Amino acid sequence: MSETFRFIHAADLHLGSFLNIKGNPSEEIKALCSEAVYSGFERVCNIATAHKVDFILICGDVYDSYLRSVRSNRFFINQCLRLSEVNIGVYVIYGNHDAASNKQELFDMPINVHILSSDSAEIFEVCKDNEIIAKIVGKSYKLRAEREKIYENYLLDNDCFNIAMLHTAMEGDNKNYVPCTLDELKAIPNIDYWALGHIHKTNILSNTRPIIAFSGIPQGRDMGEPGQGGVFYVEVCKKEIVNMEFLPIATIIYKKVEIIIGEENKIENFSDLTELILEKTREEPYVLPKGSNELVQAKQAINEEIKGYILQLVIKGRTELQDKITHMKEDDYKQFIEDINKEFSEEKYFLWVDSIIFRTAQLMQDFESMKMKNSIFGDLDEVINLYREEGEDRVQLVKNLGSIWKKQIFTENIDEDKFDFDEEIIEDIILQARELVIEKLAEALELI
Ligand SMILES: [Mn+2]
Repeated sequence: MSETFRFIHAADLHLGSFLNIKGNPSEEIKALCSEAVYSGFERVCNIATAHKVDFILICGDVYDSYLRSVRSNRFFINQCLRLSEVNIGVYVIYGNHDAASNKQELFDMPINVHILSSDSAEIFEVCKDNEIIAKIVGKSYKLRAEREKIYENYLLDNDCFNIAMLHTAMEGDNKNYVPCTLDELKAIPNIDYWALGHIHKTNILSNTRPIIAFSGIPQGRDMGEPGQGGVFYVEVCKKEIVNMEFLPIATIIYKKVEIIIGEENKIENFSDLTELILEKTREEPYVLPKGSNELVQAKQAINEEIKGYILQLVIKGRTELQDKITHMKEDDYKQFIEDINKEFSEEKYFLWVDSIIFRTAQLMQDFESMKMKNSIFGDLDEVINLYREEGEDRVQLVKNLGSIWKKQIFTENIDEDKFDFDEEIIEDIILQARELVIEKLAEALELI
């Protein structure tokens, strides 16, 4: 009797897209960036074979565009043919990027590939040793937007392990991608595992039955998709999940690195600054984060296969170079980054600085002594702290920033006319405003 089976939950392959990288990297790095999305899926298939899984779920956006390119379609099929040789089934729903309004496939699909209908919720029974081990229910997007609560028709009996596949933005701003709440999903009876796609960040929304999880994008493609991408590996025995792991897939990782110019760093010119940046960047731990969930322990083995890191540096702190930094021209800035990138020698993997954000400030005399000299600085800090804490003042402040700022949660449908912001950016704005006020006050009071 087949009491145990294994599957992989993947989503958002976006075959046909490539990694964004700025500047002039070597031909070798450029080639890695244009191949990474494809080699990511190849790794998924290798891992599926190595782990002897019974099937793979792909929860939407197999292709980056509904107009499948010959290359991406052919690549997908070739990988699935490899899986077919070892009896691994592939279950696919199409998402907003590869919606199936009419027959889109350029080639015949291998027999192990099952594409769920875009007309109505479709159920597949997965058999092993002539026994049904699982049922898979789902529905592909017909058009680029799907506003219906399609999961309400995901109706299954409670006679085996039930998996529901859904491409959804959950409660996001945009109602075009199957809006739903966690409770609405939980209310659908008899589902053991909700395999979600669309949001490119790995996230387990429920870690008890039913498991509800986004596997995220296996290979991120820009700074908006940072960190180690991957897929979930799930082992089921007697209808119970006995093991669930996050398997890292990405071999090129986008990473934000914060560098703080401290009092101990003597930064007198750009040579010193370059030196500090190189030192701090090399010091960064380029390893996987620990699994954030008891169920999920990231496998460390991939570290051997990492090809490189694309970095965004955020420089903070006070420096006497502030004036020169502010007056850097576009060309100077490009040259500065280029010089840094030249210094990184490739060892096991490459390091590539994609951009540098300067959040530095001018040198100033010790703030504590300013407070002693004039109580206005203490008052100022009190007022500013009101905005740094969660509460009505902060909400009002964000409102006052104006509609030009919009929280862009997904890389889907970015509103190009708006500035993206998050808590970190708000904090930065507040602290920069604080700097400015202190500076002006100090000037007026002749403290500097
Ligand atoms: Mn996607």
